[in-house]
Parts: sequence; structure tokens; C-alpha cells
Amino acid sequence: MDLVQISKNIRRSIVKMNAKSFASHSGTALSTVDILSSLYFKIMNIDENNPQLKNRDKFILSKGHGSSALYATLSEKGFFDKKLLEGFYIDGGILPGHLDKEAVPGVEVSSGSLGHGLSIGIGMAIANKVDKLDNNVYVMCGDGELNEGSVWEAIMFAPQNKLNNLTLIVDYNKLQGYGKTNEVINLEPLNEKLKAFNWDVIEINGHDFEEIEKSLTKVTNKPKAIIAHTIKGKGVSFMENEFVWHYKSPNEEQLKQALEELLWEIYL
Ligand SMILES: Cc1ncc(C[n+]2csc(CCOP(=O)(O)OP(=O)(O)O)c2C)c(N)n1
Repeated sequence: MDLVQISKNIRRSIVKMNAKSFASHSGTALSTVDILSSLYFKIMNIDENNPQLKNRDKFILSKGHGSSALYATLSEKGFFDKKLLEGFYIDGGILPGHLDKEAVPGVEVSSGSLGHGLSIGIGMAIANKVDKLDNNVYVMCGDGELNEGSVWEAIMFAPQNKLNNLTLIVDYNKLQGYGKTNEVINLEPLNEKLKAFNWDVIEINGHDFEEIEKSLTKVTNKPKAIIAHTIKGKGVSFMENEFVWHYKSPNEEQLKQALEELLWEIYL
């Protein structure tokens, strides 16, 4: 399994989807891709032919405005026909702009209103313990999303309940909707804060497949937080670290350039 190639395919789908529907959030989606491909193609116990499998691992994209990334990953994995991606965020299409768990198989939680995914993931992790299932729950939040107080309630709650089957992944791309995260509300020192709340904390490069896999498979006796340093817009040169790609969608020429780069770019 070639995670580099899979991630490129997912990125190509993302830019095509967002160009076709004139949608925002290309940068948001692109920063998550290498973690999503690792989870869905290497780490998680899931079955695309049986999405409701009882003993499955679950992933929640709490930053639901990055929906194009999860839809593209699920279709790449075979949960549904890639043709459906063409109906992303347009009238008559079945894939809404923010994540909708009723739209297609494989989306575990509807999201888009920030700050709720971790609490929902905690509920799932507790349910697994009650049902004596040893499955894991993974929740990805944006760094800006950590400005939401509800996330910190969940961060307090999980260790109290010894949820070693829960992983929080912070997609730390350093940008959010209205500027740089450290200028809006600085999260630092994030590692120490999460440790103080009694989480097992690992810091990684969120585009390095080895580091991603090592962090996701590390066994802990507490809830685990992975601080993944990522690049907003990763993989498309003119989108990388450019705040404006939170909002803009690629025009025809930009789409062409993005697709060329994603085909030929020498990765990492
Ligand atoms: C409760 C709530 N408040 C505000 C918004 C508007 N909003 C959409 S995206 C965004 C910024 C999110 O930044 P971050 O979590 O860092 O995600 P990124 O796009 O950088 O990956 C905001 C404030 C929202 N979706 N939900």
C-alpha cells in the first residue's frame, strides 16, 4: 500500500471538488490528508463493505468544514462511488458542505459547528468500554477549534474516565479563520497544557508517515493527544501556509496547476 500515492489521489479529489463547487476550505482539507490516509489505509479496523461493523474503530473529523478531505478519503477507500464527489456542495448533490453522517456510509458524526467532536468521541469511547470492545476512537480537531471552551471540558473529562481507547489529534496548521492561531488565542504551551490535564502527549510532523504511524499505534494507559504539526494547504505550492485558501476556491487555471503539482511533485 502506497500511502504517498493514496494521499496524492485524495488531494487531487479535494481540489477538484472545491473548484467545481466554488467551495472554501481547500487549505483546511489539505492539511489533514496524510493523517487520514494513514488512519483509513493502515491503522483503523474498518470494513468499507460493512460500515456499521460492531467492532470497528471510529474517526470523527470535528473540524467539519474540512469535509472534502473525509469524503475524498472514504471514496478512495471504497465506502462509496467516487462519482458522488462530483455532487459536493452543489444543488442536487448529496454531499453537503459540512459533514453529514446521513449522506454517505462511513461518516460517523455530522460536524461543522466546532467544539463538539471530542465530547462525542468520549461518549463512543465510554460505550466501547461498557460493551467490552477494544476498539479505538480517533478525533481530529483544528488548532483554532481549541479556542472553544467545550473542547477543554472534554479534555478534562477523558482522563478522569481513563479513556486509553481515545486519541485526540490536533491538526496544528497554525492558521484559523481570522488569522494566525498564536495571534488570535495562543495555545502555547500546548504540550504542557495537555500533559497537565493528564493526557499522554506526542508531538509529530503530521506529514511524515512514519511518525504518524508510530504515534497512532503507541499503547498508553491514558487518553492520547497527538499534536500534529501540519501545513495548511499542504501539497499545492500556492496554497501552502496561505491564509486566503481558508476561503478561496481554485479557478480553472489554479486547478490545472494544482493537479499538475499533485501528479508530479516529488513528495517530502
Ligand atoms: C461553533 C463555531 N464557531 C465558529 C465557526 C466558524 N468557523 C469555521 S472554520 C473556523 C476556523 C477554524 O480554524 P481551525 O480549527 O484552526 O481549522 P483550520 O481550517 O485551520 O484547519 C471558524 C471559526 C464554526 N464553524 N463553528
